[in-house]
Amino acid sequence: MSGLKLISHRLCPYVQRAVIALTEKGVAFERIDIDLADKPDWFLKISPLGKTPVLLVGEHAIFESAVILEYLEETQANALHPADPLVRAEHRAWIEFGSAVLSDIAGFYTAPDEAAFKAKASQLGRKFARLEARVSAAPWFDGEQFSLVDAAFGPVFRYFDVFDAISDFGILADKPKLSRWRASLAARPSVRSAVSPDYPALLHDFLIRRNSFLSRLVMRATA
Ligand SMILES: N[C@@H](CCC(=O)N[C@@H](CS)C(=O)NCC(=O)O)C(=O)O
Repeated sequence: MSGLKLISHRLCPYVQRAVIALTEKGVAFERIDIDLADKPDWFLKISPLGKTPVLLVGEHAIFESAVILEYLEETQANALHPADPLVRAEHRAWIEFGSAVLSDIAGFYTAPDEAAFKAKASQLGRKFARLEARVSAAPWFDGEQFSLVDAAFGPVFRYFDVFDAISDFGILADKPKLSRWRASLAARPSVRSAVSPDYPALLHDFLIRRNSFLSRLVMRATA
């Protein structure tokens, strides 16, 4: 055991990035899931922003998923970043882009009314169109080598497995490379095992509890 502990939440996409990277690197770690609706005092003491993930390395608490990924890359074998500094910089930028997509996804499932919901869906569609223009999807983001960009987008596409069961929002329509990449990611063992088997049911309940426009669509779809 590496002694690494990952403070996690069962639905958190940022946690999943770290879990996927640790799994790809073959690093054993202890996952400690907490309830973000009732944050334990010990967590608030070590997490400056009160957010998951936090990677505990001995007494040191590393927060921010992108920083955790970089720390793992610098300290663990089986590189997931490309060797070329320019390509590496580009990959870091696309991981940042992945965070912007996650923020839009949060806006999509919390939008209070139809107008805000549609605006977020369009914003997401535009971001995915940019991604479609860059991704190689053969089978990974940049070709043959699974990278940290793949670790960042596995959790993004996982949301759409649940969204697609509610309705066809058209956000990923007409993006053949993204479809191919999404399928590759969905089959990757590290991506699959980053969440528990009850993830779809947990996300479903989480979406209903947002009291949003999407919550109402979810309830209608399951009535
Ligand atoms: N920028 C952060 C985002 C982490 C984040 O937003 N985590 C969410 C769960 S997915 C969280 O802990 N939210 C709790 C809160 O904001 O109170 C990262 O990349 O680690």
